[in-house]
Amino acid sequence: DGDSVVSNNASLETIVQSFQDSMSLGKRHKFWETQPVGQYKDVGDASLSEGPIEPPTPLSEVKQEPYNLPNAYEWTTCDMESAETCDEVYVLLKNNYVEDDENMFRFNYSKEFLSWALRVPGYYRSWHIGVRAKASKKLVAFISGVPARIRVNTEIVKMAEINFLCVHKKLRSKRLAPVMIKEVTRRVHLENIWQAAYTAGVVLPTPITTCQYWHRSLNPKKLIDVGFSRLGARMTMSRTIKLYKLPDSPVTPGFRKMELRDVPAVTRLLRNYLSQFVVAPDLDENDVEHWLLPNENVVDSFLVESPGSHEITDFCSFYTLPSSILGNQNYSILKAAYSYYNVSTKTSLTQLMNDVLIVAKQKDFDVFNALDVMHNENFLKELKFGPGDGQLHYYLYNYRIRNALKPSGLGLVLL
Ligand code: MYA
Repeated sequence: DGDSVVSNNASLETIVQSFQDSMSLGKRHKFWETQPVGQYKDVGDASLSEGPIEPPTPLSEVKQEPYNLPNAYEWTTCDMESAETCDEVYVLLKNNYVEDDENMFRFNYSKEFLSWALRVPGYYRSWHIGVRAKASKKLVAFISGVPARIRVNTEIVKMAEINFLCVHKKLRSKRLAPVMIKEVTRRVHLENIWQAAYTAGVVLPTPITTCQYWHRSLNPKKLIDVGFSRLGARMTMSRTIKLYKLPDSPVTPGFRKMELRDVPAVTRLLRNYLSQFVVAPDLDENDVEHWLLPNENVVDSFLVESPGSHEITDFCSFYTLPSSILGNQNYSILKAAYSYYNVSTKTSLTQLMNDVLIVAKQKDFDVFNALDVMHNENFLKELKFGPGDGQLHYYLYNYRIRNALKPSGLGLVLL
């Protein structure tokens, strides 16, 4: 009868609740609960369809004035073409951006990297948002968006990729982040864009998938000295160094650096490859030129050109993101390369990635990192990557995905 149905539902809710609590998903999110994102209560609800969670509002109804900040602070649009402003953003992030759980390392994105990551084809200056202290004019917080076309299953959706959210250490836990997120959302809406993609190390409602970082030691002695890794059980330093030793130069015939003339072929190769993933960027030649053409100390790309036919058959790339080493006597910088987009059609992915490890070693990187996205699982273990402790959660704003996604279904790497 009706009553028993109600009580069954109630007990089901209790079970779901305790499941969510046990998964630490039951946590309340005062801000995120108000946003058009997948909510924990909707997980597994098959009646919800894929696509926008809420429809666009008419542009005339988008709030025209910025959100209010606490009185001592003011908004600033950061002109990343100005070397001075770029330097201010760089310093804010260098001192206050993401650290590992043990506070041993902090990301140290270079100015060249920030300029590359933010001044993308068709970018909006208004999406590079800073907060200054009114009195001193010091930059104390930052958030950024850049435009992207992201394909979700068969739909190509205009989105903002949101990154570099940072609040100065002295201003934490004052609910500044929600104001910054609302402000970037408002400015994205003003460009008639209603969806966004972002990643974070923290769990929020609700990841589309959760990825793991894997690390390949290139300079094991330094990694152990700075506490990034530990000597394995029954291992000596010299055995460890031998274990991670690599050949002096790449082994695949026709393996070379990507050049401007390769943009059309690389675009074709990449578009075809990315079409198999559930979520992936929709890249044209302009995007490929910006994101993948080698850019000194920012992004490196290599390809295999068939010695006979001159056909481009394989492609691989990584970006450069050093970390500051906090409080070590001997070292201050960890040189890390991050796997970006890789495509193999003729050379095996494992051999391709082994060649990329060799190049990264030649370029003096200490470690090569990769997420378990796309087909990366196929080479991680064989090439002696070890699992890291950090997780990276991927999110979409105002877009629901119907089916749970595995990391291997993801064809998107955010910086
Ligand atoms: S991820 C990198 C984030 N940056 C860092 O981790 C650097 C070091 N940490 C900090 O600078 C601060 O701790 C930050 C939070 C700024 C992160 N993403 O102001 P609060 C929620 C989203 O009191 P603070 C990246 O850049 C938190 O759950 N929300 O906290 C992508 C809570 O809400 P709720 C986050 O510690 C960013 C509220 O903020 C994050 O002083 C994508 C607390 O605010 C986080 N990483 O400052 C942003 N961390 O109560 C979303 C905390 O509900 C974009 N919170 O749990 C959304 C799409 C927007 C565009 C839409 C267009 C259509």
